[in-house]
Amino acid sequence: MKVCVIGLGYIGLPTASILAINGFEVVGVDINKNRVEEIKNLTFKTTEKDLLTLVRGAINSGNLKIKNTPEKADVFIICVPTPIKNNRCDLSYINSAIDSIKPYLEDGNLIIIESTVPPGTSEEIYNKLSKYKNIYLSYCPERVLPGNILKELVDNDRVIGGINKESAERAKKIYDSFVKGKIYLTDCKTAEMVKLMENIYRDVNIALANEFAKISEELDIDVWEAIELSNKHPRVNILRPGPGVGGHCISIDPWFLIEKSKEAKLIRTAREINDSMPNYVANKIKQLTKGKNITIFGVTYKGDVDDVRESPAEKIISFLKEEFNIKCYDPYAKEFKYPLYPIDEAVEDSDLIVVLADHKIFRDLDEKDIKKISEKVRNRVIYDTKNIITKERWEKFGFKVYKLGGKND
Ligand code: SAJ
Repeated sequence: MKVCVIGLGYIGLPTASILAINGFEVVGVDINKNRVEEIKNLTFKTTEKDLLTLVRGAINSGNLKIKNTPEKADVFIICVPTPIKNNRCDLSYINSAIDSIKPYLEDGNLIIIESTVPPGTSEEIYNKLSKYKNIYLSYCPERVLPGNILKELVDNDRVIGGINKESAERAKKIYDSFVKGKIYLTDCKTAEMVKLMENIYRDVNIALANEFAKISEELDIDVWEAIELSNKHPRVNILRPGPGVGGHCISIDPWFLIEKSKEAKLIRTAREINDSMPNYVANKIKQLTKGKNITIFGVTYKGDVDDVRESPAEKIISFLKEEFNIKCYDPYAKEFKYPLYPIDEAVEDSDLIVVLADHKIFRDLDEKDIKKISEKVRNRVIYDTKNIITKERWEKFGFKVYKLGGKND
């Protein structure tokens, strides 16, 4: 069986490779020529554990071919981005992916869409294509957590929506080859809704945590202690406040449902609360700093990944950059809108260190590291928006430690 995977990003590349390793003849397609070259030459950068080994194995097996254009296949899997434009889902990548496979489509082919889309999108695509060809179409949303993709690709349960029963069952056969989790079959629209509901559930719960943080600051309560104690309740699991919700999924997907229904009121409010956090944190930074030099620790959208898309750090810096000198340190990020410095340079003459990403290395900074930092900075003040640093260790070297959602003292 031959599979053509369109889009070799953070989902398409591992999916194409895993299928190749499992014996499928796979053609991986990306419109970006540089991406094609770096995959072929195995020079692409990633923080996903074992991805390089997997791709190397797939290419060496002879089952994975990487190309710029699609070719005839039995199955086409669409893994292209669906970004947001004016708070609506931008389907242009999906549409051009579909256009690119049209010349190669044959009766009996199966198309699987993995990209996140508003409910009803798969049906619309099917209705257009089925005028020309007798095809099968399924929607099978990806569910993996960036940073843990290879494990979750195999272990997570999957939901597959089919335009009809036969389409869902044909798609299931493909995923059965590598998924160890359970596979549930439904219709396309339900599967599209499921994907959005999962990410919205998380967005709304993070918004609640962020609102608790703001209220706790107002009432002089440590939100982290209050959350920890609330979570001792057997049916409560409050998430963590932070400087904003980043990444290309949770901060974007809720809009795909808001555009479809006037009833999406809580979802919209949650989005607005989470979007208010960078500004909230920027104002706090202005209050806390005793000078003009600010050091940012962590610019990625979350801890231990290299991805800076929709990162709260970028927004926070945009609010501060006119007034302050900002130096960023992030050992994971490769490219960022603002310059990145080695830690020694980033903390030189700093008036305030702000932790914006929960990289494990920030928690692990030991007394020797902190002593070195304390000798470089001008003012020993640190503001931790992720509750990741070890307060006592920093206080030992004269740092005044502030936390987002912390007490005022
Ligand atoms: N965040 C908080 N507080 C928390 C948890 C997260 O502020 O308690 C922030 C993070 O710092 C980050 C953002 O939210 O900025 C999103 O991070 P995340 O780890 O919650 O999610 P993603 O975007 O890395 O991956 C999510 C996952 N979805 C769910 O957990 C429901 C993943 O399974 C999806 O496949 C992925 O979105 C996607 O592609 O949709």
